Amino acid sequence: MIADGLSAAAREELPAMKKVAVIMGSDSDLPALQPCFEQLRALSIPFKAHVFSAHRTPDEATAFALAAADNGFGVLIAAAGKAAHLAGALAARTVLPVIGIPIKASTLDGLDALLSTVQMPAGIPVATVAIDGAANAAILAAQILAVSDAELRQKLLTARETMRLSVLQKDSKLVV
Ligand code: RP5
Repeated sequence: MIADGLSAAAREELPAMKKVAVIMGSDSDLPALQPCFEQLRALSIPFKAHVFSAHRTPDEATAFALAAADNGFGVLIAAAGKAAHLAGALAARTVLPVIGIPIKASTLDGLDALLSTVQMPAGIPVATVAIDGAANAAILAAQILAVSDAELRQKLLTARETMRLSVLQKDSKLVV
């Protein structure tokens, strides 16, 4: 018997955890996505990363989104800068939840990407995190998967507790 109350045999019957797809509009977005990969790895969430652009490779981006559910993905994370249509374009082709990360990639400091990503018309939602909010995108993806995964939910609760203790430690050491 393990922590979630299931026998090992019963647990083996459970479907494998859904994968997270991390799609970036350009390889120039890769550095901003490192906190996303770190969080996914810390939570042992399987993921796959791709470069697909809504503008430069629209057919490949569409094909990926259309096949994502059948290919075992549970959440899509889409990161793009400038006129950032990637998250919305993927969301148009799947009913899997899509999380958008606006990337700071231009003279407008990411405000262009933020508005392009967040201002979706009714019917096709994109859950948009902060500009360069890669860590939160991974955590939100984990929270979505944790709805049906007690072990992952426990990891998220543990991470919250670690964060709480870390803040309290800083508070206790604060000198002004
Ligand atoms: C967007 O344009 C990409 O997501 C990237 O943030 C930005 C610039 O792309 P590159 O010109 O560096 O390839 O589509």
